[in-house]
Amino acid sequence: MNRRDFSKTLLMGGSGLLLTGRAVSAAPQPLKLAVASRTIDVNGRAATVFGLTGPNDRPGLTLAASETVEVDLENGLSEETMVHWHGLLPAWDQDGVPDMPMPLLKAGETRRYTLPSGNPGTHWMHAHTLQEQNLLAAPLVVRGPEELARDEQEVVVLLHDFSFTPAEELLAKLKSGSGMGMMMNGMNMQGMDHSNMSGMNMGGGMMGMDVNDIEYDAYLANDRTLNDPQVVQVEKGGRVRLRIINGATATAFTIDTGALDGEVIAVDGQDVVPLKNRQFPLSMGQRVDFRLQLPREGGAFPVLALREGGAQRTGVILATPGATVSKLADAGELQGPILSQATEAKLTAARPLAPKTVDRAYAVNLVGSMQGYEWGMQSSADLLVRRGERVVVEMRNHSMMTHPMHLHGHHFQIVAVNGREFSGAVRDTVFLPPMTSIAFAFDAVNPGKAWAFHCHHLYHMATGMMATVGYEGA
Ligand SMILES: [Cu+2]
Repeated sequence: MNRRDFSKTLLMGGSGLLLTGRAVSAAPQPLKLAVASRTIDVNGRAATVFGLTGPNDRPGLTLAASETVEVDLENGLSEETMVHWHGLLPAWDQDGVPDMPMPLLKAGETRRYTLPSGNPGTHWMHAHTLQEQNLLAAPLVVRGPEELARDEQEVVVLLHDFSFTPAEELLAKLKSGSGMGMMMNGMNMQGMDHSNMSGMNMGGGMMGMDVNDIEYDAYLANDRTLNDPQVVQVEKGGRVRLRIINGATATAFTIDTGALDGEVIAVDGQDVVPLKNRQFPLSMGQRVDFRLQLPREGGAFPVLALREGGAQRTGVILATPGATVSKLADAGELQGPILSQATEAKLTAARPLAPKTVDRAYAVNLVGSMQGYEWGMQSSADLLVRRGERVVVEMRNHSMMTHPMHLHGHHFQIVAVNGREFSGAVRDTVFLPPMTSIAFAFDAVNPGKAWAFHCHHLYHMATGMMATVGYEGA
């Protein structure tokens, strides 16, 4: 039995694992995707959360690459909702951001979406509203023939930050200044280079950064805490392709593969030149794919997500048959690392943008503070592009929080970190620690009147950190 058959066996066993054994081929019938309420157990307490159920009653969707699929999104809730396809590049009116341009789906409404699956990659889907906080999110995995032919087991992990407090209340607390912000004073930020920020009037400089403006009740990996983690059965000496999605709304993690040798093979669903690494920074909205090698003697191997600047952690356990799985505390002894750009600067796209002259360049300043909890994006001109142009956007973070910035409808390539130009990863979401800059390039090939361009921290977005990129004449 090869490893793929092994995966299928697990699936048929009804293990409830987020393992996938085969791709859904181009179906003449639209795929059904249902938004519904469900109940999960969070540390012994029942929580009513949202869920997105695709074909075969599994969360989310698995698509074959390079196909156009039709999806019937069914709103089974008693309230309005909508889903954004994070990482796919549909037409603008299919993008799933409320009123950009389509209205929310009413309670009970079904709407058909036409989605090009594109290249193979790890993506996800989520509400572009405060419903995201209550787990309205699911994996969206696109697989090509190469992945299917490979003798390796696929494991998908969706991370969340969870609160029993409704998102509206969390937001109100932040706005009223009673957020539980944690100030990190005198941080020695690895990988930060202030010399390149000289052109920016940065005022007070690095007095201290704000990390984690919300203290959550739990941190989840595939809906479970580390007190009752998912244990994924794997083979001795086998290989695993681990697809990790940070679906948290306001929490960044460092992924730690522990004792397992691994390499990072993709970020945000885009292949990179493999990078040997056991730790990887993952901000909100971002994805990372690891290829892991299990030792021949087998064992139990936790793959952890360490909360940035906090001792809390979550994760899954990869275990070979018969291995003893020891209990892990849901908080470690050390705080999770503060995310730096050191890893970003080492990433190289497997398929970079073709060489081309830049037609248009914009600078966007990220501004705001915990005081008053107002965040924003400032540019000297509206972000307008023309079809066919190569566009470069330089973002400069003038605030004391880290912002994971996401552009809809396009994949972009990182072309500079703190002024150092290089041919970096292709992505759709990139984070900027305080007082840093990032430049990305993209080709304007997907016309739309107003593509969302925003911070993927839900509460920063909700309080103003959102702009649009528009096509002239669209
Ligand atoms: Cu932000």
